[in-house]
Amino acid sequence: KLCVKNVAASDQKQEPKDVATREDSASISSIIKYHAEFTPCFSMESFGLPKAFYATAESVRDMLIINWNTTYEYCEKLNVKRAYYLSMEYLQGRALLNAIGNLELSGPYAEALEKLGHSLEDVARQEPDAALGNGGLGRLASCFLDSLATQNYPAWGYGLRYKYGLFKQHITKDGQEEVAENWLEMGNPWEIPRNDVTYPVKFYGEVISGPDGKKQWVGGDNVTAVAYDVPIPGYKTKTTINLRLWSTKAAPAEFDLHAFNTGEHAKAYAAIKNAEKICYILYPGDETMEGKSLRLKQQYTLCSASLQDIIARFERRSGDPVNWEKFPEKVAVQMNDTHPTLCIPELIRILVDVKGLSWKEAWNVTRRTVAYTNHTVLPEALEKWSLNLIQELLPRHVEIIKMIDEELIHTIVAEYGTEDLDLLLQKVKEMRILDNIELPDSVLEMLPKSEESSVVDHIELVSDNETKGTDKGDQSQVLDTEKKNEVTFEPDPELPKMVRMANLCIAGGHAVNGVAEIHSEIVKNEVFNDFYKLWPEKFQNKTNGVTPRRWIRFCNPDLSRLITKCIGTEEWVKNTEMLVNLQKFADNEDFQSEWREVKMRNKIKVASFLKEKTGYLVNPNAMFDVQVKRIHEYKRQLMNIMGIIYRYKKMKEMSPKEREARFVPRVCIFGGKAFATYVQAKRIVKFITDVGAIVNRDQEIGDLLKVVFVPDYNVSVAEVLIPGSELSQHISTAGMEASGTSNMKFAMNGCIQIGTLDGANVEIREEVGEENFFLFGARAEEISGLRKQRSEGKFVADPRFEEVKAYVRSGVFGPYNYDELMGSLEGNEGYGRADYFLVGYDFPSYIECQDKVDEAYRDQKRWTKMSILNTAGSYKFSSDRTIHEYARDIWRIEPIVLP
Ligand code: B1H
Repeated sequence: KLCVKNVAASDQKQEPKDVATREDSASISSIIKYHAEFTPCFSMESFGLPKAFYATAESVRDMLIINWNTTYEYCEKLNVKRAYYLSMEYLQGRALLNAIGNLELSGPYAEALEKLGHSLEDVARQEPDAALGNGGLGRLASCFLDSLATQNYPAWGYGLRYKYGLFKQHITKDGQEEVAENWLEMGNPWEIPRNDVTYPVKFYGEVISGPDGKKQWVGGDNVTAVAYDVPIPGYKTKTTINLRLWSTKAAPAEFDLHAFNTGEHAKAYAAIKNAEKICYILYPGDETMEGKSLRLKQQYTLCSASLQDIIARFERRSGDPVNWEKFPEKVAVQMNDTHPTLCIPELIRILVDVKGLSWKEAWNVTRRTVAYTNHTVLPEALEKWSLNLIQELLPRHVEIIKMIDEELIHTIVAEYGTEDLDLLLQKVKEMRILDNIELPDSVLEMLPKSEESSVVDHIELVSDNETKGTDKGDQSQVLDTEKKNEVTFEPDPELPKMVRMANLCIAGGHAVNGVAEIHSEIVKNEVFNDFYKLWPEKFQNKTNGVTPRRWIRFCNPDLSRLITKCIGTEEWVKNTEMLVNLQKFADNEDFQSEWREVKMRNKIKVASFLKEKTGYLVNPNAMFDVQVKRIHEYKRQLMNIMGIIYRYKKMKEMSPKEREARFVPRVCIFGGKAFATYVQAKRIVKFITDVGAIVNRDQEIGDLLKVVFVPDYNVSVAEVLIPGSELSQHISTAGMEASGTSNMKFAMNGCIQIGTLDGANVEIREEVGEENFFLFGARAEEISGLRKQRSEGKFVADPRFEEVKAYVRSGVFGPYNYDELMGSLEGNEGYGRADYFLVGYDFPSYIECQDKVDEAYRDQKRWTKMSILNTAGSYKFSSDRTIHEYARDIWRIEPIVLP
């Protein structure tokens, strides 16, 4: 069970001695004062909180830059292999306390600021969250950066510098309202603009054959990608790695001076605006063609600029002539989901068209360099791009993708042979990268030509042309892909030609990994089973993790102190397996009461936070029951609120005495954003807030039940809520949540989970012990059978479920029409109204399990023990362990030891 062990031997030695002269509070306060005077963001007169924040951050940045340069120079000198993590999302949150904590300067900084009239906490709260991501996938990328730096791995992150982060969520009487998040408004003290690091990124144009027969991509528009570097410090180590974010601007020649001088100002600016808008926002709405095209431009910008940068660095360290065979020995590229898939054709394009390698050489180098992490198996979230769109924007890449597709089909033919043509063609159809496109000639030539076995009418065409992200869009029409019979291999002109990005990633990379054991099994045995049979050696599991620095040490200082006191050292922050030592104290009464005191202090903070953000007053003696995550039907916030309504209705039916004896007082807290165009998710937000409005002012119920929706859930809100939670809900339909990562953060902070056997819940339950986890609901392997049962009209809903729906429909929670929501939970046919997520099926076991939660909570000794054992059992879920596994099994990189 003790699966983690990787801390560089040099850790102890790596104190940040370079900054010794700056370490005392007096020098720190003079550096802060220097920045307050010379970093010209604010007026001279006062030293208010905003100014204090920027001046403090600038002073920290100075220190980070020293370590960041040292790390870079050292890696260059040793010319070590580096891993590059490419991600469209990073959810960094705030950086100040994390950076100061990692540098071990929290004490001196607090003192210095105190002298200048502010508390460090107040100053830190000034920082806007860097929210360049949606949810789990982006936060994972940020946790990985922290672990890479902390464990001294030579690695970089690459992403995009969106001008606007994920929208701010306001809660109004109509539900969620989205407001632009202008996080850069006051400047970003952490970034280092690198006007010296720019690359051209081309779109449109055409491919011509040069005189030597070589392909050339010519014409088109160029934009310029500019690097912005963000130093990422490790904890108690000098190693400071780099997150390089690209911004876009017009290529130098693009400003139309003539148009400007003749008064056509808009025309003169057009190219500038077009270039800049690529990095305006995270996830532009992609319902329209314009939106889709912009999203594709974003993805290509990330891939092209990053690869040009990586290649330039590789070439700088190679002799002349460059030995490209060695590229995979110096470079590992990890694609965070399929969003950076274009890395594959882009690397091949540069190697073949620019560096002069043969196709075969380039293909080999590429395959040995890149690897792909899959984060979802929901069919509607597996990215597919229109071939026509890619053709228009990136014509050379389409040629390359077609060659990879052809290569893949040849591999499939070699695997299955041509004897059973039906089988072969079915496999080709399902596995190839291009969908709804004729077979290449080289393949047709290999197939038998007799009448009976003609390619035509052998094939079923799977109409799977919908693309939707997990956190996005109204997917009511999309889920199960229908198979039509008897369609030919001739492309169907009615259907678009598509590129399946995951298939391209699997064919073009050397490793494919899922993000939790159960998810990786589904990847291997269901969703990509044909690929698994073809290349079993590529498939791996890398269970997600979260950084214990941000998610225990800094967000929960009181608990950290208690853990350190109990274990006798603070080493657990780097070696989380030491947390198992807490097990010995789980029954110790003194320790238990200290543990409860810490939780109570954190709950009081949550209560005052809720008061500030929502106006609701809650009693910290009640159980704090929390579900915070993106709003999605598969995550089943709807089941949670239906369970609450059931509880409320029962309370109303009882005498005060009865209800107090039957129910433990609870504060039910929700938080999360719905994708702006995901209508059903937005209805869920509105519904929860409506229920809260009625329940919270019901004097008969009082403190027995409160329902609070926290607006604008983000990393900083999580840092307040998680330490003060007692029960956390991870209740997705089994098989649908790839991993989940907040479940890990809650466990670390001593919260007990109620959950299904889904994603990382399965492993968390294994580690903390099944008696310390509230399990309910259908298992992943039962789901398809249950859906079938429903569609055959055989499902009979539990009367308690029917009762709740009827109660909602009776109008108790206001005049809003909940028919669409309730309707999605009933009927036996057709997605959208057939409870695809099986809320009705799991409801009885869910509410019965909630009774067990109440019972356990009444016995505070038992509950505290469970809580301690959750923290103790969470050691496996440190992202240090995850990163160590990636480094060892996929990237093959070693930690550096800075002198
Ligand atoms: C996850 C996404 C995602 N999986 C497409 N997939 C998106 C896909 O807008 N898009 O286009 C956005 C997000 N996000 C999450 O990844 C999983 O749902 C979680 O279960 C998992 O913990 C997390 C990190 O692996």
